[in-house]
Amino acid sequence: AHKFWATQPVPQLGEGPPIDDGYIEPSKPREEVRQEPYPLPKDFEWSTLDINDPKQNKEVYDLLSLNYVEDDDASFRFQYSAEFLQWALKPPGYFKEWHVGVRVSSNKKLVAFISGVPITLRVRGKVFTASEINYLCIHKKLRSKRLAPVLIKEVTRQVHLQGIFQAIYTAGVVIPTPISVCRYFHRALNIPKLLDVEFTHVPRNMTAARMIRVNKVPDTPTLNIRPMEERDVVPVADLFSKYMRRFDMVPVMSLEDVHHQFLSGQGTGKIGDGGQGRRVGQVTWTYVVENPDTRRITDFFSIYYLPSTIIHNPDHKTLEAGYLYYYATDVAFEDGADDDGRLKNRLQSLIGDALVVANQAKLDVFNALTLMDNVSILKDLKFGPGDGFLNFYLYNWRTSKLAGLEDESGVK
Ligand code: YNC
Ligand code: MG
Repeated sequence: AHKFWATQPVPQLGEGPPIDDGYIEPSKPREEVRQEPYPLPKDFEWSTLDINDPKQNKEVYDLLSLNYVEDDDASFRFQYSAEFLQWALKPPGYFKEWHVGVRVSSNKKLVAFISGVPITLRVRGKVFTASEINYLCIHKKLRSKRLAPVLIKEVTRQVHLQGIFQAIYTAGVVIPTPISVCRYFHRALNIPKLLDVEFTHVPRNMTAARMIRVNKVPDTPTLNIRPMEERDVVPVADLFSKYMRRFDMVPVMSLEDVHHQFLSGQGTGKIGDGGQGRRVGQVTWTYVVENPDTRRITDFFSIYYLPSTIIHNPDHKTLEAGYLYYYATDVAFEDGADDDGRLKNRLQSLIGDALVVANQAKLDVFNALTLMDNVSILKDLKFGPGDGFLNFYLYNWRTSKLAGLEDESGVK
């Protein structure tokens, strides 16, 4: 049933769990990697996108903003900003060859894209270099022509040419074979707008006025938070790596990675531009908690800004959405904190403060997936389950299923 995926080094559907973790097919020396690009249908040509060139950055933005991922009802479509793409596509050590485009030969219009960025992953006990594949997008008029497999094979070739043979990716669709699946949860912030655009509805036994009251976010944070600064990179990196030991599949980040992921996306304009509570070009917010006595950084959280286009609405064009990104707290390292509720309480305060920040930035909704320790706080912080699911995949790597919806999280 999967003509393309049946040919790829991924676990096939229905295969039993592996005995050992490891690659499916061995790495090849560079000279054995295919040297020529894969053939495209006539009238199309490959084009490496230079994301540093504002014009090409904008071309990717334009393609995605009209053709990228929509929800099941085609009401909302992700609208990654040009600044977001700059941030996401250029982490430390990125390869420009992994930003793969397809153009119409005659007029050079960009009609398809796929990208990879390097990432160091730990999956259970093993650490390896991989590519993170994202932003696979084909223009709506060119769908169902088997172009996607050609894009995937070409980016794979480019990854192989750099001596890397594993990948991680996520998708809404189920293909061979998810290692985990998460659900999107949503915390409503701007109830009147969310009702207007039919993102949410007034439940039975509720009124809009009561919904607004129930979902009111406090004006001030509960913890001693402040925006992350340059001097916090080392302690944040340390907290991050220790906290990530709790989980089975995580990125391993260098100091440069931490700087890029948590500090580089703050935008340059001043706060308040355009009457919004965010900076011009802002993609991420990272806050740290500093102990006033010891001056130690005890916690941090990070948010990324990813609006969606509202597809059919006369009054509202954009759904302003924030997503919970990484966080950590040193409460997790105290004996027994996991069992006696101390960790859960702390996370509730910490992520509760993320809601305060999101609300002050005038976001309409705050989203989180059922991963890391999120499930423990979603209900108390008034997140509700959404329609969207996200499947996680590894390419050329075997491991048994990871924690997710099917098991311990209990949110299915
Ligand atoms: C998908 N999302 O199953 P079979 S997520 C992977 N990821 O193959 P055609 C996908 N494969 O089943 P269309 C996929 N969607 O016959 C479809 N496929 O074996 C498979 N949407 O190709 C599908 N972006 O060209 C089938 O389909 C084959 O024209 C059919 O194009 C698909 O970025 C798509 O959702 C998604 O733009 C491009 O629908 C198009 O429909 C579209 O006939 C809206 O393709 C945007 C959208 C996907 C977001 C994402 C992650 C992509 C991961 C790709 C796999 C990476 C593998 C690792 C490579 C590096 C390896 C190393 C080392
Ligand atoms: Mg196609």
